[in-house]
Amino acid sequence: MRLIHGTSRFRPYTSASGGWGSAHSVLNILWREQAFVKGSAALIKQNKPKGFACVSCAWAKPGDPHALEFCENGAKATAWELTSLRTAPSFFQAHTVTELRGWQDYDLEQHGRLTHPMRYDAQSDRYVTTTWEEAASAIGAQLRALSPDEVVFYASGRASLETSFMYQLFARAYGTNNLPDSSNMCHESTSVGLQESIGVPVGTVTLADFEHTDCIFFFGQNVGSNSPRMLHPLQEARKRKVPIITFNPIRERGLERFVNPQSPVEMLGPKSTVISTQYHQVAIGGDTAAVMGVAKALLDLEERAKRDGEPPVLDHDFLAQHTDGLAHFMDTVKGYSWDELERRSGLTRSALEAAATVYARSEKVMIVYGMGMTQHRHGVANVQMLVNLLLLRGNIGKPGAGICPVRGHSNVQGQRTVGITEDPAKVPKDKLEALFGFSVPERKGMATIDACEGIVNGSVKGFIGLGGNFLRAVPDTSRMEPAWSGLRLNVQIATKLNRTHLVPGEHTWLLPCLGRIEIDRQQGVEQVYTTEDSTGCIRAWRGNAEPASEQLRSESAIIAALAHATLGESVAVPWRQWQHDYALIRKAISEVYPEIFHDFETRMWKPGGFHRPLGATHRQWATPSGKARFITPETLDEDDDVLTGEAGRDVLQLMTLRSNDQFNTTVYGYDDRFRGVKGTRKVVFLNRNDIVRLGFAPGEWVRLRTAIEPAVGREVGPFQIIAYDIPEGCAASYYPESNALIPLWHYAKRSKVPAAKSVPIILIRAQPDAYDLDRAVPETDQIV
Ligand SMILES: Nc1nc2c(c(=O)[nH]1)N[C@H]1C(S)=C(S)[C@@H](COP(=O)(O)OP(=O)(O)OC[C@H]3O[C@@H](n4cnc5c(=O)[nH]c(N)nc54)[C@H](O)[C@@H]3O)O[C@H]1N2
Ligand SMILES: Nc1nc2c(c(=O)[nH]1)N[C@H]1C(S)=C(S)[C@@H](COP(=O)(O)OP(=O)(O)OC[C@H]3O[C@@H](n4cnc5c(=O)[nH]c(N)nc54)[C@H](O)[C@@H]3O)O[C@H]1N2
Ligand SMILES: [Mo]
Repeated sequence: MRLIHGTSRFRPYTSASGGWGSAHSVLNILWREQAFVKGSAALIKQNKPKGFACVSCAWAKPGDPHALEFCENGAKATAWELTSLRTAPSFFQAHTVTELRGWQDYDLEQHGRLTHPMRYDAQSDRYVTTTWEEAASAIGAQLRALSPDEVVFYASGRASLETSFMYQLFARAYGTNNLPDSSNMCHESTSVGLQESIGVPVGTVTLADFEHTDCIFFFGQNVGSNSPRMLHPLQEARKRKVPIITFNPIRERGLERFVNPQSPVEMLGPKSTVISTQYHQVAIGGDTAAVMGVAKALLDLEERAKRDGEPPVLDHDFLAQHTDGLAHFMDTVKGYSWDELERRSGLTRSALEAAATVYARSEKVMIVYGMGMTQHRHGVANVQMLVNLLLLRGNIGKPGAGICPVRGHSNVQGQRTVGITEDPAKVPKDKLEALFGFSVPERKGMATIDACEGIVNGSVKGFIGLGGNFLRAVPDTSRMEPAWSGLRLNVQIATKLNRTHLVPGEHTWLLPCLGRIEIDRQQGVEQVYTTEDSTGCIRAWRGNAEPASEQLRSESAIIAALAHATLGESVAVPWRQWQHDYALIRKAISEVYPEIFHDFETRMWKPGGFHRPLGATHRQWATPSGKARFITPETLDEDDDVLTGEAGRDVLQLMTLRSNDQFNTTVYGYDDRFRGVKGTRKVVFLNRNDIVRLGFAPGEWVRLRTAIEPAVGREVGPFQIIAYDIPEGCAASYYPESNALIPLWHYAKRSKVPAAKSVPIILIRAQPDAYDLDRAVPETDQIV
């Protein structure tokens, strides 16, 4: 079967999210990964007590789960991990690394799980087998030969609390705080923004709040693809007539309508649930202006109430007792004209007033948000603006209300909790030093962008990756790749082959690990592990599938071996004992963080786990003033780099997004069902008026070029134009194919999250991509 050519690859999707499309998609991937038996058995245990935590997103798992507590994309992640396919030593004998560098991300991972520890051999340009002992002792020697601040310890966000705690101890005992993690590209704007505003770095909403809320605002998060299990509480809320007000440049299907694929009644019936009751197609980067507009309308309502002798709209008691910065915020809100707010947000005054009216009527409001807010130059201000709106009516610190950042990787929030951070001020230094007998290095380490800069300028010489696909996930990939080959040491702990493994440094090691769904036996005893989800809920899990290969080691065992080989007995960390009994690691965690992890070993088994204490949820604000703070954005400019006026006429703001068929850099397939795209990822979504105005037609091929810092010449493509319902001046394409467009320095102020949702680009006419057109449709499509 060949690909459908031209624009017929795009057909708007008219069904709801979930439903039969979702059920089909799950069957497809189980089939393709030859994981029907193992995968189906595993799915029953997914997100269940005594089962395993889904390896996909970080959304909360209920204490009393549904019979099947997984979603379409969680099932794909399970099938992906439990695949019967193997990337064994024979695969590496058959392909040189240079050849593999020419492959697509999809093809690389499609060969299945890595099975043996491998070492790159420059002479044959191949990965060759090694032993765990050889790998550990060589890596230990190479680390000792480098100076600690030349080495980066990256974590991708999946590894358990136990592994993560060990990993940061390893880095610090070795002598560096260079501990970047994927949240540096993700919710760091949240960690910075919420900490300043309300004194906690994480969200305040729990699953129970969904049962009490009477209004939900949704900003820049694609629930249908990226956290589908959240559609269940949303659907429940909608059944209670809770309004859901969405701000998103495009009409994401999951935010419009949903059919629960696990409900026979819904699957067989004609009805789907309407999710968003108001849908505002805000311009990319226009959210702060939009929320400013909602706040302005709210102040108008307040004036009117005062005039008419009605009860006030603002929560004055809360404002007086719990907040500061209100006066300056109110002055700023009043200072903006409606004209300006409309122009900046791309929304009309009446739309913003409609949102404000519902907000004013609701007693318990929560705001949910994702990458559409954090991955901007003003990502931190975006997050803080959402808090400002909540504070106006006391919507933090009461049931049913609060701020709900939707985290990405399944344990990314937890990794931070147990010390994965470049900032030594955020770890309990005294405790670590007293317990483990080494000095925590004082120098602030590198976060992701700093690490990239260090790789480019040669000051970073060693890199250890605990999962992830760093070289594909970071910005400026075509500048990063050549620099990366200058690394002296490159160690990747991974489950599948990806591009980061294919740009070797001087010494390159590929260490295959168990996935979280697999049984982790240490000296014959099955180990359990813990994670923290997006709602600050911590609980225990265990794998239940046989490992993909006898050679695999657990992540904890690999870290223990590397640490021991590097540090010997020089620090008082019993690496070997910990490796054999994870309860000992948990004991250490509870000693270092007793307020969060006291009685860890028992509480972790509570149905639904336990919540970490968060001051803001009971209105204790750990800010310098002891109050929740209105932090007024300095500007409504979405992006200081954008050219305005005549020079900027041809410039579009590009957001780089996930399809429904990927998990970050892992591409499950070439369809984006909800957006109606079939068989390709090489597309750019544009407004029809822009297509015409710029002299193109739908279906034509273009290259995308970054419109800032033109001297560097950042380009990707050719991509095919899709005419799409997206605001004028905006464009969208897929991550990671577009990462080369994002300059390394184009990141959010203060959080340094790459501004992946606002990249100024221009379009250049191009020839069709012959390879893309000729590529056979992946098998998955053949049984649809
Ligand atoms: N299946 C699956 N699940 C995942 C992932 C995955 O790749 N696949 N990734 C995981 C990870 S690490 C993360 S961080 C999350 C990511 O989940 P999301 O936060 O949903 O991330 P994106 O897919 O990048 O989509 C961002 C959304 O923001 C919107 N948006 C873009 N710019 C703006 C803007 O300026 N304003 C507003 N209001 N909206 C905007 C886009 O239209 C899109 O709907 O999902 C996690 N879960
Ligand atoms: N342009 C653009 N860039 C972005 C984003 C964007 O929206 N746009 N989003 C950013 C975000 S939010 C994030 S979180 C990052 C993601 O960045 P990363 O976390 O670095 O990337 P992933 O694609 O999640 O990593 C996938 C790889 O992890 C390995 N892996 C999978 N499971 C396991 C496991 O259990 N253990 C180990 N050791 N390895 C495993 C596999 O080898 C797989 O190839 O990308 C960021 N980059
Ligand atoms: Mo993420």
